Amino acid sequence: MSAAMTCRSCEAEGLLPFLSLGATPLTDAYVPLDRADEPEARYPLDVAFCPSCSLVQLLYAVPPEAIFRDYSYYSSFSETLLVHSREHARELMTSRGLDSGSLVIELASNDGYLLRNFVEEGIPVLGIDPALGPADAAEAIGVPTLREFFGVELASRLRSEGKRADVVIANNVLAHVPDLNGFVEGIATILADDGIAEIEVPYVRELIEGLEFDTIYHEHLCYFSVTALDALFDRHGLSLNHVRRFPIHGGSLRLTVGRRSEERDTVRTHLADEAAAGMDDFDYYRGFGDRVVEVQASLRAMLERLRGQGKRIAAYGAAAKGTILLNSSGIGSDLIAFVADKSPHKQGKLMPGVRIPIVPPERLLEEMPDYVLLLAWNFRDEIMREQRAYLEAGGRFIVPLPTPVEVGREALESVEAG
Ligand code: DWN
Repeated sequence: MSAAMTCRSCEAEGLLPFLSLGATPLTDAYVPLDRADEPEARYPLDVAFCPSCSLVQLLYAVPPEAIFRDYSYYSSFSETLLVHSREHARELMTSRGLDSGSLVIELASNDGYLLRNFVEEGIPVLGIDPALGPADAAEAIGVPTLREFFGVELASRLRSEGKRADVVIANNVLAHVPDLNGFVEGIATILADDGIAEIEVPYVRELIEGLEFDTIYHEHLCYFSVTALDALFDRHGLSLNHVRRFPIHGGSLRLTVGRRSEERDTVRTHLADEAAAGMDDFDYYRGFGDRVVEVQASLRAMLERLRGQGKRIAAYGAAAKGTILLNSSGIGSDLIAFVADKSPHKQGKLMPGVRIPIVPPERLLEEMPDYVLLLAWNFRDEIMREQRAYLEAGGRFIVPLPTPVEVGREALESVEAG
């Protein structure tokens, strides 16, 4: 584990810390029952701002091998994400005129959740993902996958093999790589001369203004603004040409990057908006830590009050962000009976740190807890639709952020309308 004293992007010194979530277990290191009594590794989780290029980043990097090889996150367990990805793929097929002579390379292709759409249309693809389980699942549905970490070395090898991508896709991975510059240089290396890269990252503005502190964890080394991204791509001879916002994962940016600069209206608009909001100044981040402490305390107080009234509380979504919310807020098995999750890769294990058991979602109707804390709040509507029977039977969800609120069957109408 290494402490970064210089910026991961521009390498300037003088990073300014503004939040510490303390020594925290790895979010996706779900604990098997037979290791329930063993201690687990914890790592500092401190966040800082770079006054030189505005990049928000973690001060400590856990070796990626320790996180992503034995990885239990499978993207296909969310219909919302599958629909989002299918629409993205179809749009690219049309806008780039992709056919059997094209090549689409996805970095962090996971279980094939996105590339499957191109395979179904006979468009050649290559997935790259070090996570062994998800890569097996991808290959099982016909998505060829290299089980490797992407960087300049692998990119040079692929290029020497004649593999140049018409489209490079990199969703929810740019924030995860310790060697940020090497990763972007790698993209520049494998991109065809007239190729484009489409990259999705969570937007730091939504994180700060939506108080999404639980999306801060060791897998996410960087938290991006358009200001920080524009400088990063420019440094590697790439041009950020287009920016779009999507609600997925608490608010994300989709970036379109190419070799040549094109009209950059949406980029200029975001750069101006960010400057107007002061996002290139430390003051914008200064008070975030205090707001986090407040919401942690109010959520814990709410759960303690309900338990004090004899109410039974469970949780939904054994998400990485759930590990952070529970551990950093001091919410343990004294307050939460179990965590329900669809993924068989997580069921039967314990949440890291707080060691709350993870069970199949059917347990909600079977046991009818009075309340369910929604840890996977980013899929609120999908989960409420799925849990209609529980809500109609009188169960209630607690949506924790930006301030904890209760929702019950009265909210189903708006959810169904979508
Ligand atoms: O960057 C990352 C983001 C994109 O995904 C990764 N580093 C890790 C992961 O973060 P997360 O675990 O917080 O992601 P999700 O997608 O919010 O996790 C949702 C969890 O909820 C999954 O375990 C699946 C589960 N789920 C479920 O049980 N029923 C999800 C839905 C939609 C459902 O209906």
